[in-house]
Amino acid sequence: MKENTIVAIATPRGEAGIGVIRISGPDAKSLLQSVFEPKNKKEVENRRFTYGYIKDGDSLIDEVMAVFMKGPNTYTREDVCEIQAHSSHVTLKKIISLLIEKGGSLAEPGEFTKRAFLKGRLDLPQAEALMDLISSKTELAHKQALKQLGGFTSHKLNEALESLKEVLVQIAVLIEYPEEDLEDINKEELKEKISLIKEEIKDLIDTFSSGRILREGLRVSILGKPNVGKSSLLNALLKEERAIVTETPGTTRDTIEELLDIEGIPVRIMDTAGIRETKNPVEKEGVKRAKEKIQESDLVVLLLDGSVEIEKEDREISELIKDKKSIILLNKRDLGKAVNIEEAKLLFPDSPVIETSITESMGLKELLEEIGLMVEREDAESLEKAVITNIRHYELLKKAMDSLEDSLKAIKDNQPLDIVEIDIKEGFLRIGEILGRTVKEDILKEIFERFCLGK
Ligand SMILES: Nc1nc2c(ncn2[C@@H]2O[C@H](COP(=O)(O)OP(=O)(O)OP(=O)(O)O)[C@@H](O)[C@H]2O)c(=O)[nH]1
Ligand SMILES: [Mg+2]
Repeated sequence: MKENTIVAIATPRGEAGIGVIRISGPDAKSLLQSVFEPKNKKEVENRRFTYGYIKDGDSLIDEVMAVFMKGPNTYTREDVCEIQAHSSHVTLKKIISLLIEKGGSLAEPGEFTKRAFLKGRLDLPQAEALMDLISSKTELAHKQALKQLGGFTSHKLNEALESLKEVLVQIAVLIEYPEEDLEDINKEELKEKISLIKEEIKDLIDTFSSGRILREGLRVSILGKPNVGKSSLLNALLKEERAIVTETPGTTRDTIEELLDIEGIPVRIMDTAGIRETKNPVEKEGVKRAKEKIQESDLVVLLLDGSVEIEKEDREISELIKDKKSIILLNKRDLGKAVNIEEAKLLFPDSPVIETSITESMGLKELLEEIGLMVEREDAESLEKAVITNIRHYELLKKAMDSLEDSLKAIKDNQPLDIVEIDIKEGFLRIGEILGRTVKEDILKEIFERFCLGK
């Protein structure tokens, strides 16, 4: 069956100098010629911009530049045309209607990229990277998407697939020619190879948290016992009276979440209820939520009242956050200095400690710098490695790792090699699925539908 030729507006709605229409498919050139009349009436040449008119019969629609690019060295690997018209949406829609009238089909969102994928121009992670690139809102997300588009992640995954293939070949040989006395040596070798691949996969999985930060932002929760100034800090960072501040301990009950931009990275900042033992059911729920936020955070900003001694409650909270990255604030320094920095350092040896007075705007700049530093570190780390940013990749990698773990266990339990083989094949398939080799049609549809029209 001959493939249809798709058309779409590739630029966003709104006022601009030009708007671009894209055409892709076997009839791209004839479709262009059916609506386009070059000024000098000459034939449209391959890869050469031509000036002329879009006409519906005798009536003029727009004055445009048009180009025809012969496949397969095009984005979709098909014949492609582009029309640069004036950007009025009315004009662009008229041209699209005309193209459809002449036999073109309106493209679905992401259909150009889907064709590029189906024709082998891109693998699935690269196509997904393109979508990230289009929607990237920060410098870092942009860099990361470019890297994935360049095939950095795909390369890693292909390596893992190759290694798994080797293991599968080895198992097939062993099943075919079982030599009893070699068995133990073979087993050890297999175990070693599988473990190595598993480690590689685990490394990739571990990059997901920094990958997520790049895409969705850093999650920072503000924690501390009641009345230390958590809500005051949120308000100061947002430069607005977002949360209620009073001198009564236990003011904040619900968690409040807002978005900030620090060094080009979106930061989700969360104010929480002061953590303490309480009988009040509403406050109790607030404390429970505050504790839950710890798990979700990439960074905890812990406030202590620096004008009084460290209390039992502070120590208890320090236990709760000991596995998290944290920044410690000794707040209310305007009221006195009962805790010194060294003392705080003893309790939090790995965290920066900053003296603040939120009411007098002291120390806030340092806090922002510290958060910025953390972001930079993520940046530097992620630029060296292939980073998993996509939840689909993450889930599949986890499944692949589970399968490899099962295979190792099967070897250890002296299970027959067929069982080991099943587990390895399962891992192989999951990684192949990330790359789009064994992916089902409905999943493909879902992925490409998230694209914008005309891409
Ligand atoms: N002197 C002084 N007062 C502060 C400072 N920061 C906050 N406060 C005051 O401390 C009181 C409590 O502040 P909040 O921001 O409501 O404290 P919180 O930690 O959110 O309290 P809960 O929501 O009850 O857990 C308010 O009266 C603030 O004005 C500071 O640096 N210096
Ligand atoms: Mg509060």
